[in-house]
Amino acid sequence: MPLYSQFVIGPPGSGKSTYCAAVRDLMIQNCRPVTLANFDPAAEFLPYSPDIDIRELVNFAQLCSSGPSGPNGGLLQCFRVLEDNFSWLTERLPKTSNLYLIIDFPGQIELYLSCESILTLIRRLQETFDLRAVVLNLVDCNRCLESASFLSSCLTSLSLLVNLSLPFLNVLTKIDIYRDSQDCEIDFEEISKCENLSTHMTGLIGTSKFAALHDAICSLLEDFNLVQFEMLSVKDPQLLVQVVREADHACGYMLR
Ligand SMILES: Nc1nc2c(ncn2[C@@H]2O[C@H](COP(=O)(O)OP(=O)(O)OP(=O)(O)O)[C@@H](O)[C@H]2O)c(=O)[nH]1
Ligand SMILES: [Mg+2]
Repeated sequence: MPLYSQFVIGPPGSGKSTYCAAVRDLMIQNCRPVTLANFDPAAEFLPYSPDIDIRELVNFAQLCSSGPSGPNGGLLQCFRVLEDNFSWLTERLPKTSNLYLIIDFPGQIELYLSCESILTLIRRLQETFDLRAVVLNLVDCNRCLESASFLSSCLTSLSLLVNLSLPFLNVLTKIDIYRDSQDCEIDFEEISKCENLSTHMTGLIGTSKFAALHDAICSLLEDFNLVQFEMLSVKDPQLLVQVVREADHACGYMLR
């Protein structure tokens, strides 16, 4: 039985939980079956009520205080607990066909780049179900305001893509904050395609002592077209629908 899934990742504050809440509402409005899981054990506030909640399995504060780890180590430990209790997750998944699971992950990048448990979790979901997942990597569009932060976000995206080895979609979030602003000269639509990057970044590149490096990274991104972004504002239903459409396409839900 296929298990369609969106794994929603991205830096802290990039808009993951807000997106998850909005996309679940959209799916419910469209009578689509959807299960929303919170996988952030340290979440204090969520803008939705999760169907599955890792906080029921692990007590993050207790786990951090009982061992030698700080918060980041504690988070990795939480995913080890989840790995050891895989049936806790599978028992909570509805037994319906065309299951669509959205997972709201924590923002700490080390989870996706240096934590074996996440890869094990993906592999076990693949073994247990016919998993058809897409990773949504949410990036706050304020990362486009400087060339160094934008290029670094693009390289991070590549790194995540390589390590997670799943269909992958990058999303520039909170586009409403700048899109209609008179003061902002950045053409987010152009930047999101990652074409002609050198032209968009010229002003900033020219002033940096890393100009040649930035130029080379721009060429790499343009030549291989490996990173592109969808644009999102949860306040713009059209953009939200477009992101969901791309995600459905990437995970194969469109072709079911
Ligand atoms: N203007 C605007 N604000 C947004 C949008 N999406 C999210 N936000 C705001 O951005 C802030 C962070 O959003 P969250 O959804 O909590 O981000 P997160 O990635 O889940 O954060 P962590 O769980 O801490 O990693 C909140 O204040 C949201 O209201 C958007 O599309 N437009
Ligand atoms: Mg969140």
